[in-house]
Amino acid sequence: MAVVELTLSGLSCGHCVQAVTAAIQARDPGARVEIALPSGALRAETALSPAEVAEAVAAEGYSAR
Ligand SMILES: [Cu+2]
Repeated sequence: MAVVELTLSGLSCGHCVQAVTAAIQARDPGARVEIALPSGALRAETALSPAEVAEAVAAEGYSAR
């Protein structure tokens, strides 16, 4: 497990947070994900790489950097 930190944009509410969390956990069921609103700060403890987390975020229609 490593810590991945990204800044997300386009998230407006708890449903967005849930969608992104679910997308990451679909790729790594053991991932622990915290997303703060309105900043969009994401912190995940996961086996995924930052690029893989960003890809999961993008698949839900949000952007990460
Ligand atoms: Cu939302």
